[in-house]
Amino acid sequence: MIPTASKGRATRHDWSLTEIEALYTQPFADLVLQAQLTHREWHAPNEVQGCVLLNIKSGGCPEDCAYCPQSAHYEAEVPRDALMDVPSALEAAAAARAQGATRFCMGAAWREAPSTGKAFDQVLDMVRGVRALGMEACCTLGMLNERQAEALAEAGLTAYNHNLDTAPEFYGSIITTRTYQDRLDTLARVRKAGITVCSGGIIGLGESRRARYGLLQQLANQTPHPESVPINLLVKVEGTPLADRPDEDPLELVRMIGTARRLMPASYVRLSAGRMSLSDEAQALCFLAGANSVFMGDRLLTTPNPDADDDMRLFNRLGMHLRPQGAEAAGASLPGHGRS
Ligand code: SAM
Ligand code: DTB
Ligand code: SF4
Repeated sequence: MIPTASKGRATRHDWSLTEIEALYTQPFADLVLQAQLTHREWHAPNEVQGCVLLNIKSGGCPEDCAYCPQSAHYEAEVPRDALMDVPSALEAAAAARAQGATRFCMGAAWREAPSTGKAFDQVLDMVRGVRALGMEACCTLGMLNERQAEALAEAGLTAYNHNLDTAPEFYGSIITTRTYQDRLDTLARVRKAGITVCSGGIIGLGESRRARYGLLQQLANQTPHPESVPINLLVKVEGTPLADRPDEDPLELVRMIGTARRLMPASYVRLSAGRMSLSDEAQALCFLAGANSVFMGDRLLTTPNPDADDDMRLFNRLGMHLRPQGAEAAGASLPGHGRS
C-alpha cells in the first residue's frame, strides 16, 4: 500500500553537515525513494501548489546579486519601472486565480522595503486585495524592519520570501552589498510578526556541493522550518556576471530537492526558477523527489517560465493536480503544514 500522511512526527533542527552530505550523496535512487516516502508521510501525493509571480517594481536594484538581471550594477536588459498601481496588480492576481493558482507572489527590486509613505501603503493595499480574492499573498521586497513586518502581517500577508541563496562562506562571492546576517535578521522579523517564512536558494552559481549542504543546514536548522523552500536553478541572463556559467547537471537539482524534502518534511519545496531549461522528465524527477510547488505562468520576474497550458499537459501526463483553491481555509489535504 502507498503510505499516506502520518500525524505527530517531529521534525529535526540540528542537522550536521556530515548528515546532510550523507543524504545528498547517497545513490540517486536511494535518495529519491527516501524523499518520496517522506513526501507521502507529510503531504497529499500528486498535489502541487500553484503560485504566480508578479514583478510589481522592476529593475534598478541597488544590490549587486551576481545572478540577478534586476541589479543596477549590471547591463541586463530589463525594464526599470516605478511601483505598479494597485488595480493592475489585483487584475494580475485575479488572472492568476483563474489559472488555478492559490498563491500570488509580488516581487519588488528593492534593497529594502520603503520605510514609510505611499509606496509601502500601496503594497499593503495589494496584500489586502489579494487576500480579499481568497488567495494566499506573498511578498518579496528586500529587507524589512520590525514595523514593516508587523504592518504586512496586519494587512494579512501569508508569507514573506527572502532567500538565503547559498552557504554563508560562499555568499560574499555572489553578493557584497549586504551580509548573510542581514538576511537572517529580516527572516527573524518576519517570523516574529507571525508571517510564514519562504526561504531557499539557488544552485548553479559555481558553488561547491559543500556550499549546498551549508545552505540546506541554515534552512533546516531554523525552528520552525521555513514553511516554503524555493529551490532555484540559475537562469543565466546576458549582462549579469554569471551569464556564462556552465549548465548545471539537472540531477544535482533533483538531489538538492530530495535532500530538502528529507530535512524539512512539512515544508512546501518549490521547484522555482530554471524550469525552462529542464526537460519534462527532469521536472518529473523533481516531483518524485518531493517538490510540491511551482511558479505557474509564462513569466517569473523578468525571465520566461513554462506557460500554464504546458504545465497542465505535464501534470496530466504525470497524474498530478493543482492544490485546490480554498483548501487552505478548509484545512484539507495538507497534513504536514504548520507542524515544522
Ligand atoms: N529583491 C528581493 C530579494 O532579493 O529578496 C526580491 C526579489 S529576488 C529576484 C528573489 C530571489 O530570486 C533571489 O533571492 C534569488 O534566489 C532568485 N533569483 C533572482 N534572479 C535569479 C536568476 N537569474 N536565476 C535564478 N534565481 C534567481
Ligand atoms: C524565488 O525563490 N524565485 C522567484 C521568487 N522567489 C521571487 C524569483 C525568480 C527570479 C528569476 C529571474 C527573473 O525572472 O528575474
Ligand atoms: Fe535586487 Fe533582489 Fe535582484 Fe538582489 S535578487 S539584485 S536584491 S532584486
